[in-house]
Amino acid sequence: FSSVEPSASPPHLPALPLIGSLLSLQSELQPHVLFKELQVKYGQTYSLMMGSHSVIVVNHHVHAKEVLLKKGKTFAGRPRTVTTDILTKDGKDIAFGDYSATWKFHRKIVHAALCMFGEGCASIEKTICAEAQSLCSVLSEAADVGLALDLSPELTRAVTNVICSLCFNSSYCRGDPEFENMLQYSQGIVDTVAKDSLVDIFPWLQIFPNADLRLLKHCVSMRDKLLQKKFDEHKVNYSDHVQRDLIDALLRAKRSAENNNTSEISAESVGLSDDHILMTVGDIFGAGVETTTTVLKWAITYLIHHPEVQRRIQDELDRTVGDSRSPKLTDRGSLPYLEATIRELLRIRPVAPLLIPHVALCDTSLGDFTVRKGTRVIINLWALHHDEKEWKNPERFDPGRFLNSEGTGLTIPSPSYLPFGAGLRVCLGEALAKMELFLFLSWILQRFTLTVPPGHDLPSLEGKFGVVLQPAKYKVNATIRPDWARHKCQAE
Ligand code: HEM
Ligand code: PLO
Repeated sequence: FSSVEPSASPPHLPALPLIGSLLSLQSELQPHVLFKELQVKYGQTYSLMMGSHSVIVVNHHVHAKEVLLKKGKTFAGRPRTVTTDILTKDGKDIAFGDYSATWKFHRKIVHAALCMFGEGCASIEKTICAEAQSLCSVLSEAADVGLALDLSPELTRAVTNVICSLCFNSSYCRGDPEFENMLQYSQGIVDTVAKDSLVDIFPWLQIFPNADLRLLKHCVSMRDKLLQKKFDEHKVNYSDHVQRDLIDALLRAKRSAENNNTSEISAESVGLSDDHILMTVGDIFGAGVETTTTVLKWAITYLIHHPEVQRRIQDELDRTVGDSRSPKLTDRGSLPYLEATIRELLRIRPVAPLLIPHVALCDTSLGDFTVRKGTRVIINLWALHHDEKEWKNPERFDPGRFLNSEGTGLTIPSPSYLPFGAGLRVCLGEALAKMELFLFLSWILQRFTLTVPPGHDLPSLEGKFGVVLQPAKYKVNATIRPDWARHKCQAE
């Protein structure tokens, strides 16, 4: 019998000490893996306490979609936590800000701005290609002298310059101290932020290390200085007639709300204070840098482990693009294997393995379970993407899963796949990220073959859990492909 009225609470994990010690002692099990394992004992959806907060963990796509899509609005809240409050001046941003008119309005402006400067506009393709060119010339220099490189700084600079162009209409040269400074503070933030809401089951104060909090505060103040500087520069030469980037779009919205303060969208009511604008830009800049860079690093990691995948992408590139020109966005349709590889990367190593926690905004239900207002919901995307019932041999890296049986077109073989989330809180940068991943990877693989340097071990496939799941550092050899070397010689 299935009950008509939801009545029961989800199975509850036993009292704190046991789980607290599970999480903190069994450090070889990272939270997303542990949450997946706990299903065996407690079922796909279970609840636990994190400090004084009641949390539901969802490990199956049916309940995940009920939270994100069917009851999207009911579950569109975000928790307030000590660390995200520090990062976002008490939730004045989009990603960690609670459901509100301000959040809605900021999402709308960002969405429109990304469409205007990004997805709907040829210039973003030009920007990405210029960065790909610069990245490839650094790889080329290293390849010429047989130097093994940690690609991370160059990948990050390429990705940063794309989002810099969209947010600030600016870019960084190699070795720019402002860029180096950004790399440093951003890693500090990734290492410390949101840990209290995702990892710790004890009240954060008891075990959250103070050193982490100090580091976070230091890094956030470095970031705030950078954002404030960009903002002040924009205010000085702002004009109603030109919109150069996201900051201009937000300034314009603020101006029009101020001129309209009799109407219902006054600057006050929609939250267009300077702090709100800074925090929204901080989100887009931060997400723009850390997410795409992380996926590119995973891509290189997996390509080194799977030379056969690399070769197949290169064959596809040779057949469709050739070596007389560089790949363009319009080639996307004719490079299904590369697209399938990107999909597989986002499955096997999701950027945000637990998304960002959601919160029930009123009393509601999830399947047959009752859910009280204020309950936090963690969607374990890792469990969805590694569900053995949905994915054959889920830890195997196999882009072919995303191809149809003829190998000519793309499919999504399981409903248990949500790399960008879904519903009201769906990722705002999905289209941009996909353009970047496609162009950067196609440019690199058209020109180079990536291998592990002689004498080095293959890089680890285990990620470091945090607000994004990051791969470890490692060096690679980029070798110029024979056809490309000939092409380069002819050009010279
Ligand atoms: C939220 C994935 C790139 C901006 C999210 C969420 C996921 C995600 C899983 C959380 C959804 C939820 O909590 O339900 C990704 C992946 C990316 C990527 C896999 C790269 C491959 C980007 C980029 C940007 C961006 C490039 C900025 C341009 C955001 C924002 C949110 C978000 C602002 C918060 C949305 C909200 O809470 O309303 N993303 N993201 N993301 N993403 Fe992305
Ligand atoms: C990354 C470090 C930056 O310095 C600040 C920042 C802002 C927005 C965050 C991002 C960090 C990590 C990835 C997040 C993004 C908002 C949406 C995105 C959490 C912390 C994802 C994947 O959900």
